[in-house]
Amino acid sequence: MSDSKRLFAAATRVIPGGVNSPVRAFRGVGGEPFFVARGAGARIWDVDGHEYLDFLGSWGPLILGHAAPAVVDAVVRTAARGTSYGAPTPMEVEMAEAITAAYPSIELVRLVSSGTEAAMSAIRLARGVTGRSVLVKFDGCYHGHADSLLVKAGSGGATFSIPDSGGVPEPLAALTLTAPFNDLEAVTAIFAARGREVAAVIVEPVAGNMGVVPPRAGFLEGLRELTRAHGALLIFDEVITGFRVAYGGAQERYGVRPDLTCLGKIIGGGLPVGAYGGARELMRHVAPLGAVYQAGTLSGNPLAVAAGLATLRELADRKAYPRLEALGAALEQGLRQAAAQAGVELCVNRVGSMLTGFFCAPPVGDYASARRASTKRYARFFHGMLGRGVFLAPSQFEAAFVSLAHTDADVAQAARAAAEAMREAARED
Ligand code: KE4
Repeated sequence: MSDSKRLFAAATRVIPGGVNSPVRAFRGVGGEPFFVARGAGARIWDVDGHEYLDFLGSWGPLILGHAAPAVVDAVVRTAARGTSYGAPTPMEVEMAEAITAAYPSIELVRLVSSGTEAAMSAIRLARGVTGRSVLVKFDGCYHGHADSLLVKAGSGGATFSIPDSGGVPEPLAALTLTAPFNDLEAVTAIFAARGREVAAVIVEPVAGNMGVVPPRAGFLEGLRELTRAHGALLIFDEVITGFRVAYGGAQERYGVRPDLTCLGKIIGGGLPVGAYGGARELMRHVAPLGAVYQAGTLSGNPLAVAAGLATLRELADRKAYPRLEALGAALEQGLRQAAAQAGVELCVNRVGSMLTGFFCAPPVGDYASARRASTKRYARFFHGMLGRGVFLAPSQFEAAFVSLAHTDADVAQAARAAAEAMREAARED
């Protein structure tokens, strides 16, 4: 029995599903997860010594790759002085200054410990500031596991939502309305029907959680106009896209300024950091300044902030982004060629260094079209790649990420593996 198998058996005896986050359990692709021993640069090794070229990057944070020297050094030096105080530290000011400098829409920013906390807090703030209760989100977008966000379209479509998880009270779910991503007409209809009740629209400006789906031209601008016209707030959930698709995130790339922004992943450099922020006029309502309460024992934790700052420093000269674009484009090209040679329908959506190959014909512009993809084919492709030493997201409806640690040779290696794995996926269908 492999060490991973033994560990998974032990894990399932003491951890729900053997994992500390559901998607890690490989339920979307079948089989059992391997257990990681270590990572370095663009690679990780499992406990049985297998090496993998990693295109998951911990679901987005590791834009510098694993064990980046600057990050490890910052964490070790910080830890040697202490790990947490429950009192303010200088680096929290430095992190807030870095974020507000990179995001003109953010004048004040609060650090938290996860993307879920960032989104949950931004929603509470929007409700507190507007005095309204209704939230609008998009099918297939994920903003963490706060109750109001675990909903799906009800039978009445835009009139109410129903829980998408056990434990979410129906009355709470009904306060969240859902619309198809990229469908401005649907959002317009929601505002026509209930505009005065809407506290906020929350959106992944580039969707990553249905697989990568870019915003259609005019979609983000339309949300900006609609929310402004109806006195609702626009929340950009940039937990993935922040510092990923541009140093200033999707709001820099697409030139649309939200009222509130959620950040996470990259700003923690692999340690737990989230953040939410916006104009002073809005953030002045957050405790201790105002009536909207939010708190956290480890918010702004010195180790996590040190890792995040070390990461942002490597990105701040913005020279990274042309390189990330080139690597992303090369991986996209490799996947397209592999699919063409194997005669497999593949729709590749990419924004910079985040991309998804959907096993269906293009276009994929929302969750309904993403679900046309063959999850069976993706699962065979995933395992074909894994068997060739390339680790992708264990779900068709997630993103692959390239990092600054990936080389042109790494991408070429992945393309060669894809050429073979694609043929296997095609053959067994
Ligand atoms: P966390 O609470 O997992 O730090 O962040 C929640 C979150 C919020 N917003 C967006 C756009 C996100 O993508 C996420 C978390 N992403 C998932 C998968 N894409 C993390 C992986 C997992 O759940 O284990």
